[in-house]
Amino acid sequence: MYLMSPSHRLRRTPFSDGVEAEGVKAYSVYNHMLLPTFFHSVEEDSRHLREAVQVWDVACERQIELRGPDAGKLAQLLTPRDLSRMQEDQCYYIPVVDQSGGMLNDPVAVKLEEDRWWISIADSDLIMWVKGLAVGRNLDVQIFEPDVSPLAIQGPKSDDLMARVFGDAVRDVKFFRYKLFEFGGKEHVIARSGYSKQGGFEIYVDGWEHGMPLWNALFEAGQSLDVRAGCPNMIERVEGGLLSYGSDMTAENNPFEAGLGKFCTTDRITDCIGHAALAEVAQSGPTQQIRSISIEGDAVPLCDRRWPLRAGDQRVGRVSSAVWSPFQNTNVAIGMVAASHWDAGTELVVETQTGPRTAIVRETSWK
Ligand code: THG
Repeated sequence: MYLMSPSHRLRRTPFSDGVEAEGVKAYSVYNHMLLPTFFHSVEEDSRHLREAVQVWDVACERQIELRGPDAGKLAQLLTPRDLSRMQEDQCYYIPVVDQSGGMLNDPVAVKLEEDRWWISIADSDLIMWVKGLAVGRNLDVQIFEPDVSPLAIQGPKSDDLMARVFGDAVRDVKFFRYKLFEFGGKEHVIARSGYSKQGGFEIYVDGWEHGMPLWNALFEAGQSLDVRAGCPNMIERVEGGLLSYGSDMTAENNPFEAGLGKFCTTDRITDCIGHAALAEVAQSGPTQQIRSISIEGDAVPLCDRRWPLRAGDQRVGRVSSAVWSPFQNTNVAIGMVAASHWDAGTELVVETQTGPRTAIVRETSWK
């Protein structure tokens, strides 16, 4: 593999010094920022994540802060998910769509106060869309990227590690809720959430200067828990059916195609951009949809391009994420499949860069 050429455009994070001291082996780029992809190997990292606890530098999940009297109105303009009953300690996974219903991002929204929100974004320059909407609609709201960097604690021993640093009260934080906890003389939002199915927390580290002190405190407290540096793990997230924006779905796809129809309240939420387009899809149903797929044979090559899915001579979709799982003893994958061929058990052919393989559509992900 080739090397990466660091530059000022490729932003470091408050935790990069710690990540590098722990021996990061590869980085990706996400929101113009460094995102580690493995430390030992993707397989060894995945095994450890399922058994112990890891500290993840996910600062690249940048926040868009909405602040002002129209913040809530703007948040609801962005998404078809009903935000009207959202409490001031809640996080919601929200599809963000354009006027055609195409997905622009799939962030986590954090409601801090009625007039203050964070949109914790996936990999697209969403802030430009948000600012454009606010200008176009004459909204009274400030929109900016605050100095806030998520640090995720993931794995079965997350509660024990977090309690050692923040006290036992952290155990009471409920799924997709948050509470404020003090560290270094500053309050930080800590939510029970994260991009794995192993359980854990996300600390929205408020202030660059708290990054390394917190990183070090977590590693010191976690020695006897076998704490390690980790990162979103390809095997674990595909097994868990967690989607990656830009890979598994793009602006070409609506939320129903992405399997996020349950987050579209198209009958009631009419003050969202794209609601008319989404109401039509809700009525007619999507023509293709995300599916978990297993791919037969030994380890597939790197899935760094779309792999066409065929049924005979007919093209019926594509695979966007695929990796060998030693835990399932098969290749686990995520793809988009036409309605005609999306039933569980359907056998297809997937065209990888090293040749065709048999692919089987699954009912659910592996967890
Ligand atoms: N945490 C935070 N910000 C993020 C991510 C995150 N921004 C970028 C990216 N990840 C956004 N994408 C996702 C995808 C899946 C989930 C969260 C963010 C997720 N899904 C759960 C699931 O599918 O099981 C729960 C969804 C629900 O029921 O609400 O957690 O990880 N801060």
